[in-house]
Amino acid sequence: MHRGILASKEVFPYPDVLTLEQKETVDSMLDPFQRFFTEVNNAGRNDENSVVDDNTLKNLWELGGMGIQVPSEYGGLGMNNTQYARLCQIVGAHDLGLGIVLGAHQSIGFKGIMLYGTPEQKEKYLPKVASETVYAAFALTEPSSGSDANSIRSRAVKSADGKHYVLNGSKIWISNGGWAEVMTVFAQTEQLDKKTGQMKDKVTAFIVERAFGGVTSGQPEKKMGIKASNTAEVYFDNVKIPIENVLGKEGEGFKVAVNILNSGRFGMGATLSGTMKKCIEIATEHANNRVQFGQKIKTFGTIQEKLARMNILQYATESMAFMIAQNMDSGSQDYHLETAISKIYASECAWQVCDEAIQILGGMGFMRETGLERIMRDLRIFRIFEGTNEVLRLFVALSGVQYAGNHLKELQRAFKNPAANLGFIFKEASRRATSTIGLGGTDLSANVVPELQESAKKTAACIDLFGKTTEEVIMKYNKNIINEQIILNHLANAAIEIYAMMATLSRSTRSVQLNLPTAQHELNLTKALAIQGSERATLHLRKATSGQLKSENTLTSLISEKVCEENGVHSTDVIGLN
Ligand code: MYA
Repeated sequence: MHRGILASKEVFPYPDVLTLEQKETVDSMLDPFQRFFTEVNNAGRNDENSVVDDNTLKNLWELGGMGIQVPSEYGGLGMNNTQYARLCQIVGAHDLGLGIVLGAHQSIGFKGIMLYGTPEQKEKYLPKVASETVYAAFALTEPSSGSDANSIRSRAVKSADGKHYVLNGSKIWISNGGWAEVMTVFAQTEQLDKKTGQMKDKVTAFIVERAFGGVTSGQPEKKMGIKASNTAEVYFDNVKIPIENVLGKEGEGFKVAVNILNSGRFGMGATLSGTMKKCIEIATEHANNRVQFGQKIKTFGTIQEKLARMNILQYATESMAFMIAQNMDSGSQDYHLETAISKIYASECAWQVCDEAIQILGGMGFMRETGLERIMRDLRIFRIFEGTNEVLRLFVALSGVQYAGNHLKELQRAFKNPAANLGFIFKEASRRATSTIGLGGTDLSANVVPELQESAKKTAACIDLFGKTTEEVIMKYNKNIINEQIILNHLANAAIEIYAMMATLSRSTRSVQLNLPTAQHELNLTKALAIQGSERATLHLRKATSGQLKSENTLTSLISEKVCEENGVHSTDVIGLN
């Protein structure tokens, strides 16, 4: 996409990876999960008490809910990403607080052992965390290291005999941090830099047991939402970690950390698509019954617009999350940009959907009893943790810009010796020439059903504009593009909109081809998203290269510098008091 060329392999057709048996397995768990959340768990009570009671947790463990993806030989349910995502939707619809207990445990807490564990590590730890009520946590963040994950200060020093490391340091805001017995912990370690021959600090990942000694936790944090989950500081004081508890290779812990996060982020999309479903249910129930000015409020255009937008955003979020989960299940290794996009999109759409649901309910939405205020408080953190949306936007834009920039460099090199690179240059030149005169360019027509040709054209036009815009900003800013965060944000926003449009085009095409009863409605959702999403994407791309951007950016810097200098707003009293 960043080169204006669509690699459609993982988008069209919409993946459908589950075997009949796998579908039956997950289907057989839907009802027990649903019953657990409606009959045993009580989200409101968890929120009030800021804790989940032991009996509820015991039930969740017995259900297998804490080891959904752990292979059955280690005592888990042995589900893949797609099956996990389907169960996450139920969690998201009922209790995000409990979802974090569950998610911090398996989405990131012991995921490293699943992804990087040696056979011995898996043998030792997976049965405990899957079914023996041993909680896991992921300990990366520190007081001075949030988004800048590489800058952690916790340090592990290898013993002279090389048999263990000694870990010192502290971590903050660790979900399950107060009670986890097994943790994936990241710390700086001295490693030989092969390039320079010098020793250099590099992050290493460790499996740390509380039972090693020297591990303590702070009091549970008092939070705005997800109160049912435990969030605490964790301190490591001369913790002796056996060398066999290094997770992955020594010095490669940063990659371990980001890959655990990459591989867990799709779960958030799936979870929040369930939350949105719930909000839409609450809002429609009200819209269907509430009468004002002599009419059901569902007949008012303003309410209809809200409900439609909520449904569109939910559909796109769900389509993305399950496209990614299924691609991961069919062996894709290159999904980190997609999962980042999914996390950003899901967390922002869920916020909007919940907010609009509250607005539709009016005063009722503000009352505790409707449950929406808890959902809204719970949702707020999703734009912050597992990578803030700001840092993930930069990650999406910069990765793409780097990729497109490398291609441009290749082209420049090719021009230095045109005779040897004629084929490459010719191909690129003809692609550009045809797209300049409005021919060529991205063509999605073969990928979608006739009903969606117009929507596909809109999306394709955005992809072409995206490629051109990316190239233009690279030519203009070169390496300095890294400092142009506002432009990068526009590029990321366009990428997110385009990916959402593609996911829905693909899914609804499949629904039409399978003649599903919801196909017509899905077509409507997709068409509406294509109109709205392409307008937003185009606006972002125009802004990225707009002549006014420079003066707007200058003003932005001046204003924010002044605000920071003054520690707040800078204006004289509005009615001239002092
Ligand atoms: S846990 C804490 C979450 N914290 C973060 O996510 C930290 C965010 N920061 C980062 O990801 C990185 O530091 C960034 C890069 C991106 C800022 N995939 O020089 P670099 C490679 C693959 O750019 P930096 C929490 O909140 C890069 O290509 N590779 O690095 C839990 C380069 O490679 P090379 C990546 O500027 C809350 C190298 O690394 C990635 O230092 C609880 C260095 O790159 C990537 N993503 O920083 C949640 N990033 O050297 C509960 C970088 O080869 C769970 N690289 O060129 C809830 C689950 C949902 C519910 C479930 C319910 C059921």
